[in-house]
Amino acid sequence: MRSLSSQLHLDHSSTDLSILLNCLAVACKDIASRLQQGAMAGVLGSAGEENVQGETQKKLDVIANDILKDYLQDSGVVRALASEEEEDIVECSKLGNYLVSFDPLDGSSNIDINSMVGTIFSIYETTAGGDISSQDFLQPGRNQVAAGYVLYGPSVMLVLTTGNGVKMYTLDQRIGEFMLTQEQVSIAADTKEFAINMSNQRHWAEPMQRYIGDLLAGQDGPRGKNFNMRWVAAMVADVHRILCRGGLFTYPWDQREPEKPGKLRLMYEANPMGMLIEQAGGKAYTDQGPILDIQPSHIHQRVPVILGAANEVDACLGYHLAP
Ligand code: AFP
Repeated sequence: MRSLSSQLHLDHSSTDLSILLNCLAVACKDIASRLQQGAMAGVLGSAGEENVQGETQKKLDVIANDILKDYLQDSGVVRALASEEEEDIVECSKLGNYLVSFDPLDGSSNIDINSMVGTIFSIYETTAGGDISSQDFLQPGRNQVAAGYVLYGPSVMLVLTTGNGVKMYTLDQRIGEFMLTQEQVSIAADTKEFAINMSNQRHWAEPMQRYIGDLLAGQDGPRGKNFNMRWVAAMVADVHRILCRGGLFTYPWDQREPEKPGKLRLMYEANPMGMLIEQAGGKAYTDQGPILDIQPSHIHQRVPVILGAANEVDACLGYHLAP
């Protein structure tokens, strides 16, 4: 079985990119070990609360953010980082050639029920030498040189693309290494499974109402087949399921906050997942066009997301184009 470092070497990843990806892997192993200690580590609960010893507890997403920041700042290959937990970008090494955006703990509301969460990351190259600003991060997702996530589930998995397909690695806890367990991940074009937060149904736009209504109508409706539904409430776990066994995931625009185009963040949720899904043969769209073609306007920008099985994404988009 091949380790992450050996595979990056075989993939001809540049030395600096390999250093960066190994550094992310080490940071995520550290996060995984904190998560596994759960309540015993005294880290569950809200930031600002005190534990039984009277020490201030930090929320795990704050801890995960600090861990990633520390490792990336020390790596020497990262110019700057952007995180869901940081208002502005954080400068790292002047000599670094990479920009890293991440969601340190996606699905963090799952922590307190001991359910799946993950770290999502997106990597761009930069030539910005002198000053760096958030403007340097505002590149379309197509420019990503690597993207992936670490899923903290029954096993810890790293799912990665460097632009040449998607590979899955599983953490071998005995030796502390991510080992390659699946290559050439591929999403079937058709599916009978979808993921959406149904409780928001009344707030969706009319095309999404019609599309989901037709899926629910099953074999008696216009789609002529029954669909199953799943919702983990952590994008990282829902996307992992789609990479493993297919399906469609959507977090659509809704009318409650019309000025917000969606819930999910472009730079560290939609773009990295979009790259993984496309690299596995699926599609990743908003209701307007491919996610990876969006010119970002802000590092914390939100977008609607429709991704997964190619034919099912097309079917969903068809409702949005229909008069
Ligand atoms: P948190 O990380 O704040 O828990 O949000 C997770 C998330 O951004 C995404 O991972 C899920 O798909 C989505 O929110 C779940 O949202 P609902 O609360 O509507 O289920």
